[in-house]
Amino acid sequence: MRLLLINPNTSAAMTTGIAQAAREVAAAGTVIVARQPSFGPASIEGHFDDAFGAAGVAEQAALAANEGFDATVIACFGDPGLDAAREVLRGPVLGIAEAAFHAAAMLATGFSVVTTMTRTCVIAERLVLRYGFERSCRGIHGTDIPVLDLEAIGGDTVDRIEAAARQALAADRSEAIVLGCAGMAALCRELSTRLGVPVVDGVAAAVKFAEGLAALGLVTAKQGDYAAPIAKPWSGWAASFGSGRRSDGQPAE
Ligand code: 2AL
Repeated sequence: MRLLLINPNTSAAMTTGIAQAAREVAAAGTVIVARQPSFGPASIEGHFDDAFGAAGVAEQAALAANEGFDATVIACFGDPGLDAAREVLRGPVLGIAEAAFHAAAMLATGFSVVTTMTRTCVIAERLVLRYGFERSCRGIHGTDIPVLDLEAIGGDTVDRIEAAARQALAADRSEAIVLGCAGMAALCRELSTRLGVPVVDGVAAAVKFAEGLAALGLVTAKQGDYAAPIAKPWSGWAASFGSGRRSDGQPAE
């Protein structure tokens, strides 16, 4: 199968790193195509960044709509643009936060999220409520490690995430950790070994769930909310996205 992996930020190094993490867990027959928006912030660490990240995901999803991808993964923990991508793509579209919450809830009665900047915690909190995981998510913890610092993993980065995870497990009485950033994917195995509890990286979880859904022949529902966008005039630099693209390549009504 062909899997589109969209990194919603514009850090090429991070796109490469996320693609590598995805390829490490992908099945032998899965081809990972990793892309990033043509505009927007180098990392997503707040609501303003998130808004542009969502537009960037919508851009990449629309551009890829006729390329026949079997599934798509949005690799940023705020799941920016997830619903928009589902409107223009045919195969399943998974966000890494959504996938990680589902995985963790199947492994433990309670999990904690350890993320990057404390100010991004509210974005994850809202996703927990949106996806209905408030019964199993027992806490969301910032480390104040900037996303782009995760690109050059070294120094005390892993130690700091490990310490935050240990505190979270104790304070929240939780039994599993969800890593709250795509840039933490490469640390998952090391943290699992150190912590001795399930550590869920959303990139890996989303890739495996996407493969499973695609193998079942399941696609995104097109009867209602996720129908193709309604065609109408658009203006400015985004004018070309107003054609109401349908995921099967036909012009929208
Ligand atoms: C993220 C992420 O996964 N990618 C990014 O740019 N920001 N998440 C986060 N909590 O900071």
